[in-house]
Amino acid sequence: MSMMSFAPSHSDKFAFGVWCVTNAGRDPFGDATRKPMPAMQAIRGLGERNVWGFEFHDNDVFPLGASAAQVRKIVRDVRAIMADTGICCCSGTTNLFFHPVFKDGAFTSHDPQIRAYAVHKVMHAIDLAAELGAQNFLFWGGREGAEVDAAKDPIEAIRRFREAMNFLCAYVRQNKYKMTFTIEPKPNEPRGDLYMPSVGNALAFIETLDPPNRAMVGVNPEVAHIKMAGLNPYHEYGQALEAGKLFELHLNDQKPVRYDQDLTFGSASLKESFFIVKLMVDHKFAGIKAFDAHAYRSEDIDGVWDFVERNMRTYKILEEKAYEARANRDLSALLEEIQAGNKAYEKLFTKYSPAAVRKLKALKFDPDKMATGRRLAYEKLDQILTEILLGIR
Ligand SMILES: [Mn+2]
Repeated sequence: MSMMSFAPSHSDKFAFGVWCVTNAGRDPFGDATRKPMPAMQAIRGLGERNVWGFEFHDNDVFPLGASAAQVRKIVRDVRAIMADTGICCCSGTTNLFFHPVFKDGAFTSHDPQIRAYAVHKVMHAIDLAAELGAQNFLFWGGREGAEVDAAKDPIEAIRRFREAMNFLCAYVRQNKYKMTFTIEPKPNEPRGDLYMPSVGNALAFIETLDPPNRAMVGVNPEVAHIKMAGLNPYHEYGQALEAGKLFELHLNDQKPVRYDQDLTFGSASLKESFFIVKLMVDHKFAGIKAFDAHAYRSEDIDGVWDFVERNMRTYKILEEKAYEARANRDLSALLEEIQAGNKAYEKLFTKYSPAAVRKLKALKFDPDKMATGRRLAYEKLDQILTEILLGIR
């Protein structure tokens, strides 16, 4: 174990948001604690550390109101860094939250002019992301919510969100961009309540898009957002994966019942982080593994790079632990016992037929005996897993 380097390679498909690296440590109560790193330096630094991809908000890289000539120069500069370091642009997104124009929403604003500006801004951001080769485009509706429910009907808000998404899906298809969309759920912050609070909400919403658009839209759930909602990341990622809708991960960490902390992956809850990685290993997740976190605001620029390396290293170590757990004989023997059950009753209702109904209804069950007949040694199981994680097995 100690012989392994856990160094990232491009096959890991690790990515970072440019905003994660350029973050200057500002918070709602305090000003910047380090000089904001220029985006170009951030992308180059990620590439030099063998990070596979970067993702960006339009205005992380292209200042709001940049002239056409400025945009062309920036595209050339980014491409030169991509060629030098081998990093790709995996995902783009639109900043629809920072400018005061979006103070009461972008796609869900009451004002048709603001909604039109939001969709206009996204189309321009999609063009730039496509030009840089992005395969995914993220939608985190940071301002799509409310503090005053008297002001907005949630049904109207969802309809407006759908109208924008349908239009933008059609835009991507018409331009033949090879790009998927993902929705990033979050329960609250910066708004009092957000409209797409959990993975389940987003999955249900996607099924209401125009039929040709449904297949191209998935989710990129973020650990911190899931935990802010008090939910279990293993289960949330699991349902998205089972639905074929997990196109990208936003990995970080979070202590429960707090503001959005965006902590380094694995830094607050190792065991939960392990199960996220285990899920990806078990089901051979091949999508984008992006880290969306910030270095502690007490760090300087060197600390930002420690942060970048640490996120990937922890993921790789937990990946190794997932393989160790799979190979552990005590664990697999116990799991086999726990998951056994009475195989004679398998497939009784796999396919509906009147004969299957008659057979199942006629069966005699003894629930008292069924409840006590078999031991479920979860204490032992969890302890073995804990000891694997602690490195003593
Ligand atoms: Mn995120």
